[in-house]
Amino acid sequence: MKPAISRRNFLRTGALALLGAGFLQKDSSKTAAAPLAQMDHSGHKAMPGVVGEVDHKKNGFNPTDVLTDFDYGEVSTLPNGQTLREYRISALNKNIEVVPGIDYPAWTYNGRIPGPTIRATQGDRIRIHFSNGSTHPHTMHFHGVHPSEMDGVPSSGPGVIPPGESFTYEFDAEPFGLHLYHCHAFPLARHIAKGLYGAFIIDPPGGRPPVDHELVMVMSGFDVDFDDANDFYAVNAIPFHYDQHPIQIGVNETVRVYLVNILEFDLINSFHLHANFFNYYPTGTSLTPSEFTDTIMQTQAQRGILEFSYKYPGLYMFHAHNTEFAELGWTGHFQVVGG
Ligand SMILES: [Cu+2]
Repeated sequence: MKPAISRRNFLRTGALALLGAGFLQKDSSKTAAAPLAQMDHSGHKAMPGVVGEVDHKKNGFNPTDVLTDFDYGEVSTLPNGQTLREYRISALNKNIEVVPGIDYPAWTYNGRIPGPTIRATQGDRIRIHFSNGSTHPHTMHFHGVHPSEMDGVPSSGPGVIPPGESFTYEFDAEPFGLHLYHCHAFPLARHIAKGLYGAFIIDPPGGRPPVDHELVMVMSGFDVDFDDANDFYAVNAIPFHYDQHPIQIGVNETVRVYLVNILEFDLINSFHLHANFFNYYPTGTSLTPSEFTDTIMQTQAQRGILEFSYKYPGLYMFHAHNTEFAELGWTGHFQVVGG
């Protein structure tokens, strides 16, 4: 049996205020104003959403900026001619306001969720100066090809990095594609769910064909009552953000989405694009799409690249086609202008 106040009841009962008052740090002035279910003026139930907006400044990141924030690192050239990209990444405890009035005690890379989108070209040397500024041991585990001591797991190389200590991960960027990184300390589910993950893009030599917009979307959730079930779902951490702030594109402009699923606790996530179809490149490891569709699914750590353009102006939804996830925050809009 599910407890009386389960995530499924939030929308129906507006139990968020109760939850916030129970055991989460909160801004009491906001909590009372954060019911999820809304009615429009005609009395019909409007789309789910939140009242008000989280404090992006206090959070230290804005999901609108995260879309296009690619970190190419500090670039130099090694004696052998190889391009070196260096990054400084710290694990930090940080409270993140996930919906108005509810602060989640997150663990972050560089104070943001997702962590920086690390971007390189196949064959570059990647050097990550990782320091643990948090109160728990953490690691950085990259998906890709590298020696075992650089794998960022407890059983090889430096193992977990204790609080106050640091380690430099270094490896060549391969293969080209869309990858990810995350903490691999145990209990793993908790370390990932707390917010320690990010996208890792390796461009093919010469790059992909140019497009008008490149966007990063990392799908995840938040288990704010720590019962190992998600209470909120989102792209780039903040539920309903792209409903409140639709992504602006032009008619016939080409869009490339780097889509990563790091959702913990649920087996499958999905992406559905409205009134359109996209070319899909699983893991981004081929320049030939495998599918032309409007919906794909990804299990944890699966990722892929979507390419599309809109023929007609208007407002178009995109969301998880797991309906429950959409109603609990994983939903957004493209605003297509011009034409
Ligand atoms: Cu960790």
